[in-house]
Amino acid sequence: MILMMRFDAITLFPSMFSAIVEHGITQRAQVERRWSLRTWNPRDFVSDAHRTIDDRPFGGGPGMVMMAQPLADALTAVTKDGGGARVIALAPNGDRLTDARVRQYAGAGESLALVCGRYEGIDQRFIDVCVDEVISIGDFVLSGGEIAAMALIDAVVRQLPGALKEASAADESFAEGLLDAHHYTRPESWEGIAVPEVLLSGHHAQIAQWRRRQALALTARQRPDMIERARSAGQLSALDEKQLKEKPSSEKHLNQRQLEHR
Ligand code: 9D3
Repeated sequence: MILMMRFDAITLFPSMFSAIVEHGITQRAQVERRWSLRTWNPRDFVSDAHRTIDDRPFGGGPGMVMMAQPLADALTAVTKDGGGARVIALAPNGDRLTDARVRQYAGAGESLALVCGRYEGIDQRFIDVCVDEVISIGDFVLSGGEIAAMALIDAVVRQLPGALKEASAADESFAEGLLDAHHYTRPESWEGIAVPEVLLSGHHAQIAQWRRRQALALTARQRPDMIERARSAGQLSALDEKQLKEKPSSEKHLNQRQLEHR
């Protein structure tokens, strides 16, 4: 029997989660009972005529703030139902979601309650009393925490044992600390552009070597910070270091359309 990972999303927009429940790898993994999702709408935990879940900020300012009590009552329901071992709020001021965090969630075998902020934010007293971690997915402005919560679930579910059909999740480039080499498929020639010859050669060792070299070059160009990290982690061989010194001509990789946006 495999252990199923449980997520509970506290959200004003439960139907948004159909995006991960009804599509792709996450859908299949849920059908295979590798994970489950329950959604909880804070509106269902208020009883006033307008079913109020937000109010104006004390001290003034724009927008509305999510009230603590409806969120706390929703979370109590999650806990009574056996979920929410760890409580994560998705908010722009949180710690960044990283590959390391994603793997930690996937490995811990703990149920996660994901509290999705809306409007200007969540009453801080709910965060202070009920939340274990506040997480953001990056420095850009979303309309609420739902898409961030789905990004987190998607990333965690891919790491669950058996969720991926092919190349084990441990193989993936972020674990290796490098970006992927470029990918090619049929036809061998498209718009007069040939696929790199080595990929058609059937020499698996040479193909692996070419891909490693390309991954190094692409990462050095696109994400020099990742090269530095891989180096510090001892993930770069002497041959890797040698190939990194062969500097490819700069900017030649940008096509005409990309250059116009520079
Ligand atoms: C001007 C202050 N804004 C914060 C930068 C207001 C604000 C913008 C967006 C308050 C809340 C939101 C809603 N965003 C989220 O709930 C959110 C989020 C995000 O916007 N970016 C990255 N990760 C996340 S996780 C939740």
